[in-house]
Amino acid sequence: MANETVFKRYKGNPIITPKAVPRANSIHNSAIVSFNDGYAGIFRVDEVDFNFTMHVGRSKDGIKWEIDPKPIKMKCDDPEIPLAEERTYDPRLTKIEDTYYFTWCIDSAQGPCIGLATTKDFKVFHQMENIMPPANRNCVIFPRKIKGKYAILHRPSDMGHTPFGHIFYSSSPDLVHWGCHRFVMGTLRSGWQSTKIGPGPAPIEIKEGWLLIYHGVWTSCNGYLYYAGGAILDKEKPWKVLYRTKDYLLAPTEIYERVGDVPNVVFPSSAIVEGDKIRLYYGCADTCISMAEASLKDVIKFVKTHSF
Ligand code: BMA
Repeated sequence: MANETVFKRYKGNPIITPKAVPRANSIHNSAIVSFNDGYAGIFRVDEVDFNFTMHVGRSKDGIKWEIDPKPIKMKCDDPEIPLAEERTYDPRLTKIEDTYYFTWCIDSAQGPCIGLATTKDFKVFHQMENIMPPANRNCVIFPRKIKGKYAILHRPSDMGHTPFGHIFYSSSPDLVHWGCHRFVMGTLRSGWQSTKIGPGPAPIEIKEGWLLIYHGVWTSCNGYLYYAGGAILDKEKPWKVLYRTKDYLLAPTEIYERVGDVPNVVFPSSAIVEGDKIRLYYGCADTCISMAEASLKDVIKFVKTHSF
C-alpha cells in the first residue's frame, strides 16, 4: 500500500527491469541526467556471474530506455591508474558546464573506493585519479565549484555491508587533490536513519542553499531497510545543515520495493529538475529502477516543515 508524502510514484513503475540487458541479474541504483533533447544514464548492472558493471543508457522521455548490452570502456592517459571496468557500482552523475562527471564505487581488492570519470557525449569516458581510497562509498559531486573549488559529499565505510555511516564534505582545486574534510551529518539515535546515511543525487541549488536527497537505513530484526530523506545545506558552507527531515520522503511500500535481491530498499540516486518539477529516480530492492515526481516547492516545504 503506497504511503506517499510529496513524491508521487509513476504509475508504470518499475521503469527499468533486468530484462533491459541480456546478462543482467538486476539493474538498480543508477545515474540519470538530462542530455541533449532527452536523457542519458549510467546504469549499474549486476550480471549473471555477479560481476557489477556500468552500462550507458539513452532515452527520449526518461521512461523508456535503451541500455547498451556491453559495459562502459574507459580511456585513461595514466597507466598507473587501473581501469575500473568491472566490480563497479552505484554511479552518480553531475553536469558542470559542458562536461558530465561521474563517480562510482570500485570494489577494489583493498575495499570499496571512489572512482571518477568524465564524458561529454556518453560515448568516450576518461577515467581520472580515484577521489578517495578505501573504504568509501556514495560519493557525489556538487554541480558547481564552491568558493573556487570542486566539492563532494561522500560516506566513509568499511569492507563489508557497513553497519555505520555519516556524510562528509571535501573539496579540491583540481579534482585530483582532495582535502578540507568536514563532517556534514550523521546517523540519529532512532528511526529510519539510525544505522547509516549516504548522499543520493547531486545536490540541487535552491534559494535557501543546497537541497540534498539522501538515503537512511534502519536495522530491523530482519536486516537493513532503506529510505529516502531530505536536507538543506548552507550554500557557501555546505557542511552546515540548515534543515533535515525527521520524517522520510519515500519508504519501501510497493511490492517492487519490498521484494527483490535485497528487500525493502528505496535508494535515491538521481534527481532531475524541470521547472518546478523534480523527477527522482531510485533503485528498488536491488533489482530494478523506478521514478517518482514532486513539485520542487513542495519538497522544499516538506523538508523545512518536517525537520528536527
Ligand atoms: C548501496 C550498494 C548496494 C546495496 C544498496 C542498497 O549503497 O552498496 O550494493 O545493496 O546500497 O540498495
